[in-house]
Amino acid sequence: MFASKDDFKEQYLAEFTKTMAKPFEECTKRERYEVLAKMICSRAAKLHTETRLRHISQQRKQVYYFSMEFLIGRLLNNYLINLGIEETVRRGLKELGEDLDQLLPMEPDPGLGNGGLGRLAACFLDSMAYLDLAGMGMGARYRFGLFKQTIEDGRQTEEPDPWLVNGYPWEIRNSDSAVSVHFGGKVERTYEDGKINFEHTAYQTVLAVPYDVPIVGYDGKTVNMLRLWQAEPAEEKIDLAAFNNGKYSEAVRERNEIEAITAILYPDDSTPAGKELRLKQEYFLTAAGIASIIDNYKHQYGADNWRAFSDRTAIHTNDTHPALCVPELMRILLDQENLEWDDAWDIVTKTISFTNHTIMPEALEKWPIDLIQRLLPRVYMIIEEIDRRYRENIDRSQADWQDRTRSSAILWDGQVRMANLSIIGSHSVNGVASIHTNILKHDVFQTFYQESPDKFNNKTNGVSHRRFLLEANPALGRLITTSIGPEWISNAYHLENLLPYANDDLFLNQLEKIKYVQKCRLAEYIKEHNGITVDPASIFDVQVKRIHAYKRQLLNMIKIIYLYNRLKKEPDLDLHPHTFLFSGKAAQSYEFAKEVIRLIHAMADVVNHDAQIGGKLKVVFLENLSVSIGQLIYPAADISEQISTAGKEASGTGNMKFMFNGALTLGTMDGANVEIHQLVGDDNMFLFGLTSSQVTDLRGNYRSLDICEHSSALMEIIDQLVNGFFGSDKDAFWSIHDALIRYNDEYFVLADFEDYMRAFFEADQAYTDRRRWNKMALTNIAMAGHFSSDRTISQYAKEIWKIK
Ligand code: GL9
Repeated sequence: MFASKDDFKEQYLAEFTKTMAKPFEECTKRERYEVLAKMICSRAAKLHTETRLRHISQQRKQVYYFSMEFLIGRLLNNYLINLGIEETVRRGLKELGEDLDQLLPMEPDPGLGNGGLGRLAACFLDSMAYLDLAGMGMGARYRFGLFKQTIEDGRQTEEPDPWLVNGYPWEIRNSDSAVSVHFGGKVERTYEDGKINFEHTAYQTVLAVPYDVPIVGYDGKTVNMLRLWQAEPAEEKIDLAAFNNGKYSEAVRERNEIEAITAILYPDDSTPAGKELRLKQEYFLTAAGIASIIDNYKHQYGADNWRAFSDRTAIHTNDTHPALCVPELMRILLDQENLEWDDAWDIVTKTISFTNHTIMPEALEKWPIDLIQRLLPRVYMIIEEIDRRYRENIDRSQADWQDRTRSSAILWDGQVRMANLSIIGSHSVNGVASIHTNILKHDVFQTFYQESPDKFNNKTNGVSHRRFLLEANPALGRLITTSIGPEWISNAYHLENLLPYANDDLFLNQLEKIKYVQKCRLAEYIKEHNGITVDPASIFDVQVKRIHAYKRQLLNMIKIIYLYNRLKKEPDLDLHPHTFLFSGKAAQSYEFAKEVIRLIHAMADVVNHDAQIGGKLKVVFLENLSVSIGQLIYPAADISEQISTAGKEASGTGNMKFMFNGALTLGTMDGANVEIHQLVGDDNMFLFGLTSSQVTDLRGNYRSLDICEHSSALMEIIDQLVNGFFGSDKDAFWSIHDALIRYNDEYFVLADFEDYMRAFFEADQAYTDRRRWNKMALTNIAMAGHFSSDRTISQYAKEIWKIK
């Protein structure tokens, strides 16, 4: 790409006069970043063209990964590393008096996702490109992303995140590949030569314009694309009469309504208008994606080669959000391509596959029938027919056929059940960790599993170890490479070659030193952003993830209050100093989660300013969690809190990011923690709590108050939530208090408390034996290779997408 550092400098400097109309010296850091990013983007675009032509000539099966979320993080550094030019660029910039590390933060970190599901999609893109699969991401270009979280007076407030204001150097607008998406209108049956046609008229047309972002695989061999769709009016128009009457907003009303479709991720859907917008988003992504797939396919394989479609194409739906792929692809094949139902259905089910990411009931999407019918009349007719045929096939000789119908039909109780639609329309359904898949098989989707056991499979999640280890923790990456060579970067299983270093004091000391330096770096960030001084020699005990009742940030908080109370009574308690770090967003309308954030801040206020505690405990909340803040936090963690109620966390992927960076898991037997435990064993993690079957068994005869009545320490904490400990009456935490006592502690926080404290103190003791701890950290890093998304994607490719 660049013959040398001087070659880079020359090309880079030449760009400024071309694109900025001023020399390098006169440009700000942001402009210098922008020129560099655009330059790399155009090189990546060229590589993409080569990749595509190669994939076409090899007739590769094309995978489309549909997801409402892609949390791609910042790209510049990642791509410099993947293209093998980071050093060249760094040194070139240095000679120009610029520091690469100061340009990197100029890049906006697109908030096109909320949590693990969105980051997983981004890791999958990275791995597909690394494995040279022809894989394209299909997503939406939300102008404001999720939201920007700020903390005011200890409370979360949400602000729009205008990540596109200065433009985004990584995207290529592809106007000529725009497609039309239709909403509303009516459908009439017409008859022609004995065949029924469905004529859809009087609809509103929305233009879907793709913005393509190159996905550069490690080694730079393969560059794929992430296609982000934006909603625009089909024609640029303005109501001139209204405008000239001074009714300016009226004049552009339609434009605004259409642009709202891709304005923000997860609009508040507690109102009918919000619900409708959300459904519009889902259909918009689905219909735009399918239309472009069909265009592409015809271009490559001819206009009526449908028999080969499912051999050449795989469509993967990330959760139920793109579930409308099923009826939409049917619609195209039936109405546009004139296929018969059975042939179309065969193609659809062979092409589409589905991943479920949670068993939390609120995430199993349902839409009111009348809404879908009004917004998508033809699509609804197809859903109805899919449902009718499905029901017709239910085996009525079985005694429980009615129960089976009740759980597995698509249309039920005036609602369209999207998970059922996804399962019925897919050839593969997978969960994201072994325990989660078992729950899907034997509980949530039991009926389907009994019907078609072969459809169900597990694909344990993974993360990009290149982003979360190599890029996020370069010092650790260098130590690993000097010790065992660089193969681990392309094959993470090679990390196991670190195991023999478990008795190498020199290595262990270096590992400890690197962790310390990363903690110092995070401490500086905390000082700058929170104004709190934390001691890098303290244990960094970290919980970063969405704030949610099942993830039990509350359990962690109760632990902190407990430690505080004890230290007040026993100032000489043998406890290593701890820094408790939290970060994560609460969904905008999730009041309980927002109260948890307020509790974290209220407690931080008490603890951090109590001179008597002498800095033994510090509590810090890092605002506005993003991929880039994550990259700062994971390398600095000693303890990774993975403490969800067993059975509730489908997989978790933060647990893996911490593991790659040598943090030790303090966790329950939930999600992928179970598999971490299989790999490292009891000696290298701190397990506690009820198992998922114990949780199920306890459900009926649990009384949270009983637990408190047997523990004066817990009783005291429950009181403190509301007795003025956190300030005046209006500051009391009644909703949290009531969730724990009045509503009987749905997530078994109090039930698990005692065992959690036992595991916590074990970890605290273990930390004092530095050698032992470092050895444990090393074992975790060495065994983490299994959790590379390269492994996950190889399995998807082979077992679901059937790519040789
Ligand atoms: C999630 C699960 O909660 C996680 O346990 C899992 O690791 C990820 C990825 O499979 O999926 N399911 C889900 O709906 N989210 C998850 O994080 N939600 C968001 O990301 C918003």
